[in-house]
Amino acid sequence: NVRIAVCPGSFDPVTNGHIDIFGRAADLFDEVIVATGLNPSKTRLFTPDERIDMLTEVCRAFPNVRVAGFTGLLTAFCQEQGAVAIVKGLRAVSDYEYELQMAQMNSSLAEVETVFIPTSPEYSFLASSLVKEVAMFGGDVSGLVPDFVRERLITRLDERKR
Ligand code: COD
Repeated sequence: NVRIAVCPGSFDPVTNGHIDIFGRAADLFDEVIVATGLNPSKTRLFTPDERIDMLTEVCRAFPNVRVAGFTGLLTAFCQEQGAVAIVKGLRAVSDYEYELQMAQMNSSLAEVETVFIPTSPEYSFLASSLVKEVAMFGGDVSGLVPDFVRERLITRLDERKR
């Protein structure tokens, strides 16, 4: 009886805060699927394929983690994969309200439990949106995202400027 969890997100791009949650989820469940989906209220910098590619690179460190993309509802994806849980990272009280609402909506749509993992304090201020903003204005994001992600971020932002 393999217990599968899904770690969903936009991951645009993946940060060290996300990776910390992947590793801790991998310690708790037999199998973890890191799944990039669509948050309709966000604009994206990287295509789904590019995000999957970066996630695949970072998840190589975890033998029981695999990467997937999904397009529709998260609960439909969880059912399809036979997942028993959705794992989310929680940074602050401000995350909690929205995450609680999504957890309750998801459990009303399907029989899937949401498990919250508290952020490690060193990553509590980390968000993909802020990483993009800092990089856009020339700030140093090393230590916030893996080096190869930082390079792709800088390249993409340069392309955008042209
Ligand atoms: N430390 C710990 N956790 C973190 C950190 C950090 N520094 N940064 C982010 N996280 C967590 C977030 O709290 C989140 O749980 C996860 O990592 C991913 O973060 P993001 O920002 O990449 O992803 P989101 O919040 O944009 O993802 C939203 C989803 C794509 C999961 C959501 O929109 C969704 O489920 N979409 C599919 C459509 C659907 O089913 N909608 C109905 C939802 S009720």
